[in-house]
Amino acid sequence: MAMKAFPPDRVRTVALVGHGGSGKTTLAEALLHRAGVVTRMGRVEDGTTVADTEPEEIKRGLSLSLAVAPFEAGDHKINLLDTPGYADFVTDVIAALRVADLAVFVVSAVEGVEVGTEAAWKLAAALGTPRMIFVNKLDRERASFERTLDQLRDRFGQGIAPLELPVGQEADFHGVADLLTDRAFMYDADNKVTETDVPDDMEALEHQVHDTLIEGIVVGDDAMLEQYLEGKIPSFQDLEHVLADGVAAAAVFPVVCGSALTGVGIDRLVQYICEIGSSPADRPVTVQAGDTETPIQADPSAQPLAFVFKTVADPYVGRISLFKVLSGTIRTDQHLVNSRTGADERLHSLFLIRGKDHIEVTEVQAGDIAAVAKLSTVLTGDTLAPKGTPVVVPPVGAPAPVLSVAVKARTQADDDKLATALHRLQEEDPALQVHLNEETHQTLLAGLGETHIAVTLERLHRKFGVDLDTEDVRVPYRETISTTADAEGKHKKQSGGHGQFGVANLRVEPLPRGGGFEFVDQIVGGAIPRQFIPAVEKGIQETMQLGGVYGYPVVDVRVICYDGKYHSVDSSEMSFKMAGSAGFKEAMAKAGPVLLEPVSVLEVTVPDALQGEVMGDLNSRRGRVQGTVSLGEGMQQVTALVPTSELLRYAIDLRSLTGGRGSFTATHDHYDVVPPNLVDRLVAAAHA
Ligand SMILES: Nc1nc2c(ncn2[C@@H]2O[C@H](COP(=O)(O)OP(=O)(O)OP(=O)(O)O)[C@@H](O)[C@H]2O)c(=O)[nH]1
Ligand SMILES: [Mg+2]
Repeated sequence: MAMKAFPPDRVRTVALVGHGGSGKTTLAEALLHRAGVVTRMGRVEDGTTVADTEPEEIKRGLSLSLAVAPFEAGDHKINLLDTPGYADFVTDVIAALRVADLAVFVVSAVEGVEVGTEAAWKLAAALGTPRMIFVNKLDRERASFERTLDQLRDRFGQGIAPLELPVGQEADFHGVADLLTDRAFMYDADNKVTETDVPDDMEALEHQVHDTLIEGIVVGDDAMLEQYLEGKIPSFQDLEHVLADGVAAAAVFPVVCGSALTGVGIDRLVQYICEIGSSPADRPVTVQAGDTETPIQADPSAQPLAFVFKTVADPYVGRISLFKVLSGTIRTDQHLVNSRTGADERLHSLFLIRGKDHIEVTEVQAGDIAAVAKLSTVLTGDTLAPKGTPVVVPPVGAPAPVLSVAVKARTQADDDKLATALHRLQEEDPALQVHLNEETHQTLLAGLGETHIAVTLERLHRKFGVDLDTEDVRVPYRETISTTADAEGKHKKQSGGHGQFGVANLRVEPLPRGGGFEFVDQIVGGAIPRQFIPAVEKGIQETMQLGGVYGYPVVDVRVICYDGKYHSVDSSEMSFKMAGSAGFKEAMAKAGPVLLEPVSVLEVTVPDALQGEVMGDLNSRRGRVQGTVSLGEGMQQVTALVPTSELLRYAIDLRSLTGGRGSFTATHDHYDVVPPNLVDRLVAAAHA
């Protein structure tokens, strides 16, 4: 069923964010059920929800990517953006928050504020996204609204403004008391709502919280504060008005409550989203036009301008671009220009996405979101504007990958399809990186965590029929020498026919770390004919590349070729290349060969309380802590030099060590000598 167009002040694009399992997808389902979009509530466990449609999601019982689900609520249109709570999929949380007019934080009243809640809050705060909180699962055992409210105030401060109190506890939870109107709303088994007085046993608490709330609101408006201090209680409408301003300014964060599973409080959440939630009309978007930053109003009659916030690689339709109309009205078959590439794009067919469904539309007005397929050059983050007026929305970088695996195509057919398939998946998932390590010759797939990589492999199989095997990432060890040694490289084959003969006397000397390779020609008296000396050097270089005593590239060596022998007939470039190679191998073996390992500089950001544990763990990884810095807000940054081989699974270990509250960056810094007692173990592990 087609949906009509809604004016910007009647649209609410709402991102559902919060910790994994807090109930976002179930809440989306409850909202769609109440709106009559679905006749029966689907369940995450059964894989029957509108939002969790990917087989990988259903298999795991959690959301892995952003899902869009629009519905009408009276004279409003609400675009739900159900986001994944699992940290590996934060890219889609960022995408949703970039276009959301309002973020609804779903917080379980059992588990309370969790690391995922805090992480999403930080993102929303950085983007200045208005926020509301839905305290969910109040029907569950051990659910506590008070405890959750305390945690919300403790973590997110002043702006937390409870608008409701639950009526009844746990299985007996069946209503909410509205603190603005001092009325209670009771839900029966069919979710039929009856408005009543606030139950007597709650009256005292309700009045106390009511007063706190009113005071919290009136301070946001000087005129209202003055009247309030004179004893005049503001009207509900006036209170809502000031509240809405506070929400739009991302200064006030209303808290409402309910149960997505039983449906209690869901209708009231819709009401609050419409009445005090911010709309695109409240929040102009800043774009860059040339050197100037310009605020763009969500005006349907202005120039058409669209921002692409998500790309989906659909195996059947191809590339699908999800966009928000920042201004003007976008119509079917309209031509717009990609501001990044300058390419002309025809928006052939426009549609709304709701879970798996595509609902065709002919136009999309400013402030609303929709989708279009098969645009040729458009990627996430691009803007579409009329010819000659290129503007861009300032980019927000994707999170840097923290975990890599080496991948190998299972068959030749897989290999043929691999590059395109990976490219398509990267378009859909900006946090995914693929690169070929020239030194270890491995193709590395890098992502935000183990689940992210596992899901990527499953998507490659499902969407593109590409099967990959994974193997451990090889550490690009190197070798060098620790002392000087001499050797004579001799290549002699003189058994009839054209012989081969060449002798090169070499001295190898260690160079400082990073010294690379130096070849010194100290040949005098034509001991080796001039034209063959480059061949000696070439033979040495190739041998160094092929690997020394441990099989790794040799670096930081000076080779002095100071003598040799040749044969007027049998000597050739090849014979001296071989002589150089043989001489180098022998000299190296005598020059105290050592294994070099890459060392990374690691910056770990952790809560103060976990600093000790993290530093202890780094010590157990042969890490050398360089220093710690307080970042404020209870966070510390620890900097350390750590052998890269000890960091291959650091993303996984740090997440469990810090309960997901730690993050890190690791960059290659230098090479260092591997302690002799570890060489055999590391080499064995590397060749296993
Ligand atoms: N009792 C109860 N269970 C709920 C409620 N809301 C969600 N659940 C259950 O909590 C579990 C997780 O719910 P989801 O909706 O998948 O949570 P989510 O926030 O989408 O999780 P992610 O997609 O992993 O981020 C499911 O088993 C739901 O049935 C609620 O209000 N009450
Ligand atoms: Mg979900």
